[in-house]
Amino acid sequence: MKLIVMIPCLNEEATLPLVLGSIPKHIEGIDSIEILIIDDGCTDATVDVAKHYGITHFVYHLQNQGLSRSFRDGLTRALELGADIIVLTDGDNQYKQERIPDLIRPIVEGLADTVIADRETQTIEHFSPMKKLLQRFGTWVLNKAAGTTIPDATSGFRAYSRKAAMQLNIIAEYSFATETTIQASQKHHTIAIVPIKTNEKLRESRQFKSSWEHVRKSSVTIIRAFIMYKPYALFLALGLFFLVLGLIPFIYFFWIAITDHRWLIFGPRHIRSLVIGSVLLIASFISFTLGVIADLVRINRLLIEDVLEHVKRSRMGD
Ligand SMILES: Nc1nc2c(ncn2[C@@H]2O[C@H](COP(=O)(O)OP(=O)(O)O)[C@@H](O)[C@H]2O)c(=O)[nH]1
Ligand SMILES: [Mg+2]
Repeated sequence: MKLIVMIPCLNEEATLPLVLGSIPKHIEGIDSIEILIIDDGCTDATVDVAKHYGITHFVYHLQNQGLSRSFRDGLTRALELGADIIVLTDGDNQYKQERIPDLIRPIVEGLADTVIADRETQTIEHFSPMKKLLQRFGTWVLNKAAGTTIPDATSGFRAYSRKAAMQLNIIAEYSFATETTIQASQKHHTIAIVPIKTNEKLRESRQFKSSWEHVRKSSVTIIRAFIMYKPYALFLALGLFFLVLGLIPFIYFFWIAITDHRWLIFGPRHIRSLVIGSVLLIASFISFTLGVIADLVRINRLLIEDVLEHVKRSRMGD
């Protein structure tokens, strides 16, 4: 079995040696351990440092493309290199690389397709109460959307089996973590959780300038991923909402028509309810129709993903 540890890096010259130095050289049940550096437009000596440590696998981005694209390109490269298991870790030595054997164990034993390290964020001292709250809320929302019970949704210390990596398609520009979690759940991958505390913080997270930015971007990703896989749920709910709302003025109108006898003398009254009701019922009809179309698009997407998996398999081998 071949393990590839991939490290997306944006200017990590200072901390990369610590990361590289703490990746185990031998792991039971693993024949070879190789490291892949994703240079996401580094302007410092990250690549030289990595070469100095004997790293030979690199993915280069001439310009910074962000963590999600770095993850996507790293995953593809790791598969091309013949990885049976792929581990993702940060270049800032946030995670305990020496725990990689524990992280990959569920995959080695054939018990899981994906493993996510639980940082036990509620106990991290340098996380502010606000950050902890947002972390908890974000994880709760994601679990609701994905139908999972993951304790730490944004953990960046993860392991994937070859099969899982083949089946993941990263589309969103932000938050690969939420997107891959929703996909893993949709594709019925088994997700294992291993509690692994983080190292002492060496620098601030550079991914998001503020927690709010993180919440905003993650919410967009969750909604998009959810719509991608369960569009009918959204449109059905919208359609039902408009239907109920539209029926109220309609029923009111007809009730008036039946009970108010002035109608016969002065002509129909409460035309306004009729108009509002009609508009809402049209909105409901459009939502249901969009639901059907979106569902057909979803089915197409599933077929395309199947084809994509076959293409990947024949190009990169089982
Ligand atoms: N912030 C940031 N990190 C990137 C980018 N591309 C790759 N990375 C790497 O992604 C990892 C996670 O970034 P980090 O700032 O530690 O964010 P964290 O996920 O909050 O720990 C690090 O190894 C970065 O070097 C990017 O565009 N922005
Ligand atoms: Mg980090």
